[in-house]
Amino acid sequence: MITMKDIIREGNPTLRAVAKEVALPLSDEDIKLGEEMMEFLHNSQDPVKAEELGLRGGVGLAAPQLDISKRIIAVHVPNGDLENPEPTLSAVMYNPKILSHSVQDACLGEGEGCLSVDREVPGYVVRHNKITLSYVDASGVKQKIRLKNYEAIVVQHEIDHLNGVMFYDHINQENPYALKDGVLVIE
Ligand code: FHF
Ligand code: ZN
Repeated sequence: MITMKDIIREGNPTLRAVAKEVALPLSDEDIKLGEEMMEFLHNSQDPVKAEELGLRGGVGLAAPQLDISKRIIAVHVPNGDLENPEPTLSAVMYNPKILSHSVQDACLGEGEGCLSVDREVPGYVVRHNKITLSYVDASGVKQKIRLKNYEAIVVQHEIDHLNGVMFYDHINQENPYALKDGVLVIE
């Protein structure tokens, strides 16, 4: 089971490396890793399990955060309604690739954090508002989807980890809350 002790923190060079594509067909090892990454996200969002295991709540996880430099991400985005467990997006993605993106940018009004960053970094993390994404799913099937708003932001945070990019690399150094005209702020 993945816990916080498996997650590497900033300063570890793996977080700044470009991860390697996963070989197809998917190996049993890569399938198992994806399943464990998704289990971590589930546990981290379960108040009882998160408390027991000392997990920070997470909506995404990238293999490099486990010191595994492979292009594998897991995302599990809850819909906000505590009564309804149906997530808006839940997938393990192998070799995810942004095929195209909107001209419009967006950022989270609350800024971003990271399981690999043990400090608050204030500021807007400006990203694409919409992305068209291809990836290989856990069954080995190639998928192509469009995402917008929060789901698109989460996936971009995860793909950044595959490219050695940290969320604060996108924050304006002079004024962390400066925004160009037209950037959508997601509350
Ligand atoms: C998180 N947590 O998941 C953050 C961190 C925008 O690479 O967002 O570092 F648990 C992955 C509902 C809403 C339930 C929010 C992408 C952030 C990715 C993980 N928590 C949440 C929730 C959360 C990072 N990460 C603050 C840990
Ligand atoms: Zn992160």
